[in-house]
Amino acid sequence: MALQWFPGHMNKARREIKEVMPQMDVIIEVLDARVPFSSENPMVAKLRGDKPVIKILNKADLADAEMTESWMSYLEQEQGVKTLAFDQDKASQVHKIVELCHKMVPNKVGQDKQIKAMIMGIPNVGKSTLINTLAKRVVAKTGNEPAVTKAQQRIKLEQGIMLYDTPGMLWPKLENEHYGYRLAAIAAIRDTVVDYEDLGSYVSEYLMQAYPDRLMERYKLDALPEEDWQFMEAAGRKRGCVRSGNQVDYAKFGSLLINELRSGILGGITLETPEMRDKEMAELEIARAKAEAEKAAKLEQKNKGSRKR
Ligand SMILES: Nc1nc2c(ncn2[C@@H]2O[C@H](COP(=O)(O)OP(=O)(O)O)[C@@H](O)[C@H]2O)c(=O)[nH]1
Ligand SMILES: [Mg+2]
Repeated sequence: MALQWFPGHMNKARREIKEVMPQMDVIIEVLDARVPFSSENPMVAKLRGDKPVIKILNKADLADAEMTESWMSYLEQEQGVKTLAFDQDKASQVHKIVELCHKMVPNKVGQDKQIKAMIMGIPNVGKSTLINTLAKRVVAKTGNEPAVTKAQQRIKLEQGIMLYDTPGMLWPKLENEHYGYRLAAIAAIRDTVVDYEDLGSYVSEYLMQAYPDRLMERYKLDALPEEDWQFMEAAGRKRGCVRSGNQVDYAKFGSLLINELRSGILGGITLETPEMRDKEMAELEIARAKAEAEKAAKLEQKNKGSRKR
């Protein structure tokens, strides 16, 4: 699924983050626990250097608890990375962020200095909700916030921490079509660009292999067929997603499936695993190397041509 993004927003955010990053002591990166890989912003890794990062796997109430555990151990293998999982009951949990900040930035303790922490993350992962919970008051607007770049906000917390809201908007990754599908599945992308037949088929294929029992139970099927379209056909029929002529309406069932996934009716579901991340990263490396080689070959060709003239 193709993602649309505005280069202007991307460059502005990059400039602003580059400018403030050196002053930060710790980064709080908010991820969606259902897609801890696809909800990463590539710039965080690029611009953080060796600064400590607390990765929050947010909306854990909608994710697969076992997978959240696996993701946390996987992510913590990286130097300077600690993880926390949060659900809707953040108020009783956010003290863990404060404790981790002090643990990860120990040299500031005892001095009259604030720990500067920047919250980063792509839209809709729950940054504003987290900021409000940490601040114990409403300082950031939550929910369907328009895609505009606001001025950067600083919030002073009681425990010697100065919180910085992300300057500008952080875009999701664009390099791989999987990211687009998974982000659309969790509603991180606006609905107008979603083709539900296509998305439904992508998600069906994954769920059939990762959560077959849940699908059979929810859609009252005794067994799962081979292909995702066959599943959509069978489940769609059971749920009355039919058009005139008794044809299954795949887009209608796709939309129903995605809505049930998003609302948690199918239970906690995680749409990607650390193994998938490793595999996709390796594939991306190969694709990048290939693109580089092609570029170099083209340049060589061009140089040869100009030498001849
Ligand atoms: N289920 C669930 N929803 C959450 C959680 N945290 C935030 N949300 C919801 O996610 C939506 C986006 O949150 P917001 O804080 O505005 O995200 P932001 O764009 O990153 O600032 C809102 O509707 C929140 O109520 C959570 O832990 N679980
Ligand atoms: Mg926000």
